[in-house]
Amino acid sequence: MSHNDIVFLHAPSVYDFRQKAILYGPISDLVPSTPVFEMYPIGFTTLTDYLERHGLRTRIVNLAVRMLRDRKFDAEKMIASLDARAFGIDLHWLPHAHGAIEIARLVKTHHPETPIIFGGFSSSYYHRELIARPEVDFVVRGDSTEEPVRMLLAYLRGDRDAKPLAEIPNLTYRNARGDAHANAITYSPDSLDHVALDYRRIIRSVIRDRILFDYLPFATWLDYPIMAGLTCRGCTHHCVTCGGSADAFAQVLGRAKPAFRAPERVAQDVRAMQQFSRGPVFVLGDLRQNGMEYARRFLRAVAGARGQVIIEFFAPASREFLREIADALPNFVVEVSMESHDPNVRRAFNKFYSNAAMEQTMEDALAVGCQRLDVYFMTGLPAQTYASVMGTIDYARHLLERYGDGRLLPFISPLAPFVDPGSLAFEQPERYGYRLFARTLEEHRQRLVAPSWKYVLNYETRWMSRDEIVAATYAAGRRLNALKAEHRLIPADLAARTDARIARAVELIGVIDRLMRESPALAERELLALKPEIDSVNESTVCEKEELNLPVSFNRFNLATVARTWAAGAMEKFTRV
Ligand code: B12
Ligand code: SF4
Repeated sequence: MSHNDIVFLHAPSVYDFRQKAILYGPISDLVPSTPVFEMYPIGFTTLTDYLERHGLRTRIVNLAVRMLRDRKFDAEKMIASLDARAFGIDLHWLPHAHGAIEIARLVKTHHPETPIIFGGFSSSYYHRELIARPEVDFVVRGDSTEEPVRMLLAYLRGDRDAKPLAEIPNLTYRNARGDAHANAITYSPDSLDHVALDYRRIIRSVIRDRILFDYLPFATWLDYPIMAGLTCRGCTHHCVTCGGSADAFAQVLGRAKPAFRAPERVAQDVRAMQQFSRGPVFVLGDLRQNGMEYARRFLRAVAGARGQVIIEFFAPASREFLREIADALPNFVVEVSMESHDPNVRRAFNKFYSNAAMEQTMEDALAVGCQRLDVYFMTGLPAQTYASVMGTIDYARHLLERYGDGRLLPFISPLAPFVDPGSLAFEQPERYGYRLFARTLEEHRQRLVAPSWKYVLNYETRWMSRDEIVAATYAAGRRLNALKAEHRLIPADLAARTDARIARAVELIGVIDRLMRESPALAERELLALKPEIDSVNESTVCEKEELNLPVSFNRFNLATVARTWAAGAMEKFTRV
């Protein structure tokens, strides 16, 4: 009998990244992960929680983190040693198209009889291509797979009340004759109250399985234990390149409108996280998406939580609302993504507010006491030219001169590596001014092992070629870095290091271009000689990761709470026996 009903595996973006010389570029500069995208989906947490509550035994193995932390870690040996009734592999983010498929191949090699289940946003989009591959046995589609996965595991266990495959919602599978079938996405619950982001269960699993590193959400999480509070699945907005927009949810994930978690439960989650960690909690999704009453109920329920709470705004907010946030959460931080300084570019991206309205929000947020205000910009947008990107940096200067008391931090990064499948730009590229270089899963898988991010990009726009997107990104990164040093947002030595890294990355892009022009076949071999240098500019290209982090106290975890959680887990097990 298998020890685990399901083991969830998270792959690195490119499986053999430790052997390959790839200039990934600034594709992950503004998220906690490295370019290997080692962070697993939050869904692993809700899935394991739900399945364990239903009496199933689960385990998470973050192979990407293990491979990153230990260069000698043998992923294949680890896979061979695992014991499970089924394996679950996320192909949630498309940049995992290479790693996820390679991990599946290794699992099939070592466990030929064990079913492999794929899931996540990209799996849902490419389910037909996936089920045609010998490594994949099932795809569970949609944004809410907890119950369909439970039903599938019941079927695989041969439980008496199990439903046949044809009756499991959201499931793509092959029948006995090998024909592919895709059941409709009929499981898409209206509320999120049946799932929990219960990190306490993860702590218990860590202690039970005695392997902390398998469960780490990303490589440096123990130093910066940021956690997420989930308000919804779905989105009410229509940003043109986003695979999580209202349009993509409707087309790919079978969701007509967002599902919300009761605001009191979100508040409870935030408090539970703050009990054992002193890291910040990022409340995902603009609280106002479900109306002001939802936002206010959350604030009433969370009032007094003392830790850092990050609140994101998809559009300008009123001073009154900001005051309410400040009253409830003394240590709040605000994040806004303006994308561009140019309202025309923002409009082409389907965001319709004015600069004046957002600047008023910034002024108010700072006035009522937000601890930090992060403002995000992007390159690779519709209607955006090289000159417009430079204009964005001029605008960042304007913001710093006007509101710069050290709390406002501008960031810029490219839309990379891919325009999301299912997004408006991916589905109607011409209408939105995009030219796509890849459409299928296989085409994306192959692009991921190209020698530099310029060749990995799956798009260019009517306004900027790939070369211009790359050049504009580096130039903007360099200018913004200098601006931050000038405004003492970062120390001079750190700014100098970042500047040198960007300069070297630009040179390496030139070297790779030359090798590709001369002989693409030889480029791979020649680039291996440059691997140490390429790796040295791969992380934090346009800004240091630490610039993203909020200050966290030295004692990052409340060990007494961790111990109590473990003891509660042990008691629960004891009373169940
Ligand atoms: C929050 C968020 C993040 C957080 C990370 C959260 C996390 N760890 O999951 C941050 C900010 C770090 C992030 C980073 C990135 N993100 Co993001 N993110 C989102 C956002 C806004 C919400 C996601 C969410 O709340 N999910 C809800 C949770 C509960 O469910 P879930 O994790 O999706 O899991 C459920 C299902 O997907 C499925 N499932 C998932 N995995 C598996 C595996 C198996 C086996 C099964 C059966 C089911 C299954 O079942 C789960 C439970 O029901 C979405 C946009 C949106 N509106 O959805 C974009 C989105 C998911 N992100 C996206 C992208 C592109 C990225 C980045 C690649 C961007 C970049 N270049 O840096 C990185 C990748 C980071 C990494 N892996 O290291 C795209 C993905 C498009 C695509 N198809 O590839 C989206 C859709 C939109 C966008 N552009 O931002 N992201
Ligand atoms: S980028 Fe736009 S569409 Fe996508 S999740 Fe954020 S607000 Fe929604």
